[in-house]
Amino acid sequence: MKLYIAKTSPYARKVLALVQEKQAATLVEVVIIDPWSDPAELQAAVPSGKVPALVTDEGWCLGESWAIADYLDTVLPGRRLMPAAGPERWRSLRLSALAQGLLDAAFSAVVEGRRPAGERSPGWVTRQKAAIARTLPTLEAAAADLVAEDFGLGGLSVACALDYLDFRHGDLDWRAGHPGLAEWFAGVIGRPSLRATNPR
Ligand SMILES: N[C@@H](CCC(=O)N[C@@H](CS)C(=O)NCC(=O)O)C(=O)O
Repeated sequence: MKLYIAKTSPYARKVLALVQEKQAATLVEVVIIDPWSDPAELQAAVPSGKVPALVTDEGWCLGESWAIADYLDTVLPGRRLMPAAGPERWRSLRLSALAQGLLDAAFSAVVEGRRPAGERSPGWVTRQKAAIARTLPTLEAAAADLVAEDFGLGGLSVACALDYLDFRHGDLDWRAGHPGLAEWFAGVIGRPSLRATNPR
């Protein structure tokens, strides 16, 4: 299997960290690619041209971090990070979706800030920061779920999103007012899977 990633992509990090958690790194060939340079190889694999992208051993392609994570969690050996069914699955899915929303807002604000000066929209950045500000208390309220999930795909996704805030939005001080979330994050950020995928 071939997995296209960019080293600083928080979406790719989720998938890479999942592979690490499953201790299955030898089964996945990681290809580092710059999606912003429009590489034909990546665009042939997924029409979005985004990382992460997966090409399976059978030769079919899959984009979107959440779909790739679900697929790899199922086909790779190692512990399952996403329960197959039942309330535990919905708990993981909800945490994962909250993390994806947080990441989308944080990433979108960063991309907006990198546009040429005349093309930037401060209103768009404000809108994304408002979404971040709404998501953090929701995650704080879900801190008990994060603990109970025991670092499944939900927790892994939340950790990658929070670390992306530290990486690209250090000024936001997301820990302020979210002590439960901060405590949970401090307990998981040292995991080997997250250390091995640190984008810094
Ligand atoms: N929804 C996608 C987002 C992936 C994404 O936006 N990746 C960025 C890198 S962090 C990318 O490849 N951007 C290139 C582009 O937008 O053309 C996922 O969850 O995988």
